[in-house]
Amino acid sequence: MSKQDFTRFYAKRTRLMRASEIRELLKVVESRDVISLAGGLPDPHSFPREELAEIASYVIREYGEMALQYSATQGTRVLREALSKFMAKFMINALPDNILVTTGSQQALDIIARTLIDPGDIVVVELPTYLAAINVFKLYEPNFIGIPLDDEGMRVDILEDKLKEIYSSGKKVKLVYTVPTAQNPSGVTMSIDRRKYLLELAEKYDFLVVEDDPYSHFLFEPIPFKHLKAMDSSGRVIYISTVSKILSPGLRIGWIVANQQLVSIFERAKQSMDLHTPTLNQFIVAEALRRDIIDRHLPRIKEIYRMKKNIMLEALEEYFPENSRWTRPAGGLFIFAYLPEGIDTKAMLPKALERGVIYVPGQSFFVDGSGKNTMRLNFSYPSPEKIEEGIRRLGQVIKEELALK
Ligand code: PMP
Ligand code: G9A
Repeated sequence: MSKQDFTRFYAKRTRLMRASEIRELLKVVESRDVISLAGGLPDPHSFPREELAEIASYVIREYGEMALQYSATQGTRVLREALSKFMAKFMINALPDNILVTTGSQQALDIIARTLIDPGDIVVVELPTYLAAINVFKLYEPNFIGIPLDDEGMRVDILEDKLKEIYSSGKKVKLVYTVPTAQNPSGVTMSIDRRKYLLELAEKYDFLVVEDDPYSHFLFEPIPFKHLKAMDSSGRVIYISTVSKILSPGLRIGWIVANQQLVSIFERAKQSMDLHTPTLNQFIVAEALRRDIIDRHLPRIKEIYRMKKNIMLEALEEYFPENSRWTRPAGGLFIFAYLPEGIDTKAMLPKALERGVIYVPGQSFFVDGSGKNTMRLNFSYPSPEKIEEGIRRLGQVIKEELALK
């Protein structure tokens, strides 16, 4: 039989489906021996394996009738109650009824986009922002507005100017998506003043704020911050988080906290996506929370990531060319580097791969197509030796690239 081209069967909407560079690079890592400074994989030694093995068999034996069964779309009550208690520790008051359990926080992003974004709606994001959020929002055809970041997070003053412009032309912003704490990809944390300012603007201009928060639970440098959700008096903040970085991403457990009306429309969207998040994994996470395993593990995770971040910063000082700069994150898994103008990190990636090292080219994190000379570097996954060696090799590739200019 001759080879067929099946693209003729594709629905039109598939034209909007972009491959995630992070996911594509993960395939490279699986298939060959390279040092990956690309995907944000947790340190594999950080998983509490023994405890999770014990909990998995305990919940199957003790609660098997429920844990192996279908369950409610909103999430099991036992997990929603455990999450409510967990969040109370960092001043987020969420009743179990205001929580929707999701299959990773990636699904939370999809649910939010599916239920809230119509084609042409204005969605504000940071420049740069998390690329998989851009990809999922894109499917619902918004008009993006990108707001630059500096060391204190989103430039809310620039946002205000944009809002004035948009409103004077009779349009509105639907939502602002932000990763305010130890941002992916930049590692930057929004100051408390800017957070207040953002929420004031949300009131004044009537938009929703999505606070995506995978990283605040394990900040490894002391910095002042307060969750936007904890400062939210009108229910405009939709908070999303995940156990991916504090327990295990393989469990695929995330959650949304929102106003009850929003939770019910989110639940309706989720029903047709996967009926519910795997019940067994929900029981495992609820039991891990009940036994305080996450809280007991956080100091260890923080220590590992602080150490690895410092090793990467030292290696960058040593091996990267002088006229480049990079962020100094207080949390998260990434350092974001700005190389000299003229370097195209996407075009340079095959050369890096030849030397056995990969990173994520920065441009995909910018909705305005800028950031060609930037790259995201992950320090959580590689061993300390590989971080040093990876940055050394990358430094060489960049210097050779500069010599060609
Ligand atoms: N949002 C941000 C900002 C992320 O960095 C990630 C990856 N950790 C996610 C969402 C998705 O994470 P997960 O689906 O594993 O919960
Ligand atoms: O690399 C990241 O930002 C998180 C991981 C995402 C993925 O595995 O797709």
